[in-house]
Amino acid sequence: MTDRSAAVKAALKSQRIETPSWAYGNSGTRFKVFRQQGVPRDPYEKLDDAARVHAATGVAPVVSLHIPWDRVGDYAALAKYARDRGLALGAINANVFQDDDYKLGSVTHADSAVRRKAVGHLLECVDIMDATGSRDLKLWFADGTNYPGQDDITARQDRLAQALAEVYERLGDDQRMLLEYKLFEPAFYTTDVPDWGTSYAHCLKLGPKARVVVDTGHHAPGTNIEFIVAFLLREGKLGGFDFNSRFYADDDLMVGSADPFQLFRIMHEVVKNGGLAPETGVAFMLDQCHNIEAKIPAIIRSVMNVQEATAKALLVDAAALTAAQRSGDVLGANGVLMDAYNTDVRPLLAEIRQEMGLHPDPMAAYRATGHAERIAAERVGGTQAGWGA
Ligand code: PSV
Ligand code: MN
Repeated sequence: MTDRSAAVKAALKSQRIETPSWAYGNSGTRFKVFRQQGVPRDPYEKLDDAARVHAATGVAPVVSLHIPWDRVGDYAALAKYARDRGLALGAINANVFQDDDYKLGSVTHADSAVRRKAVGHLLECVDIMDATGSRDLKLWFADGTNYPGQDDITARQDRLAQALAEVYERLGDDQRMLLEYKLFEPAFYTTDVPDWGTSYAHCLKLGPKARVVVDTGHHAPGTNIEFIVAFLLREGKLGGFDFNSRFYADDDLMVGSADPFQLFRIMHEVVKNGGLAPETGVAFMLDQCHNIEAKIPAIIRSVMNVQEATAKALLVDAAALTAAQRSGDVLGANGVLMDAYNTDVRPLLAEIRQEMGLHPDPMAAYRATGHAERIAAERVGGTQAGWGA
């Protein structure tokens, strides 16, 4: 084995992909939530399912929680439950978008009482991070306006900055704040954190513990996401990804399903700029909803899609690419990239899995466990977890 292929294998074996607790629960569109058999009824059962994803893939040992959807009485006990299954609890996602009080906003609301309530929730999430050992507080704000004139755009930025500063102050030395942006929805006219520039500006002012998170579904069609990734990595401000795929809006489909080439281009920038190294602090999270497809297999497939894009990015001949770029060889440089993208990396990943003591085919490995049939038979009664529950 050459040094290069050993390095490629080592990088793929040490990659860590974080799966979202809400992807294990029921979800849907605003038209219908289709219930599935065997869906977890509490955060513990979500962790049981996540452990299956990790067992099949070997690279998904972290689970993001969403508060209050994953509220439990004892977070240290939940963290222990995760550890006992070879998992760790990852980002704590705050929720300041599902309470009636937040109709006109949360941390940007004109009423200081509503702002106080929202900040209180964010601070509670940091308390939970202390108990779970989570590093990241992930913030996505639904805040915005629907109509021109509805509220003062700059006043809302001031309120946002003030709330973020208060929460930032509360973070421990090893804790971080990841600020997500989203072009639109649920607000349709202005969104208070609509793009990476707004998130970056706030994070820059806050300090080194604040970073931008790139949700791949949160951009206008045609946006060059890999440019954003390259820019943020260069600035040391990329906190992580919320991976998913989109055809039209924030579709939350399986990552790599709509546009695998885009995922490759993103991972190429990550690899080239050192973002795979754990020291860089880039969290590779999924943020998806499996409305019509079986959830656990869909998450396994998503993890595999990230792995495949990463493997292809690692196979880019960096020396040849640099040489072509420096000599102005446009077609040569593009050819180097396309050669890597067009490589079938599935045999390499199968080999790596076998070296890790895993089944070469994670989908088949999961099927063989009989977990799907077992949970369908056992998880009857109780209330199924769902997006927003
Ligand atoms: C809503 O758009 C969203 O998908 C955000 O991306 C968050 O990360 C996620 O929900 C969980 O709150
Ligand atoms: Mn997201």
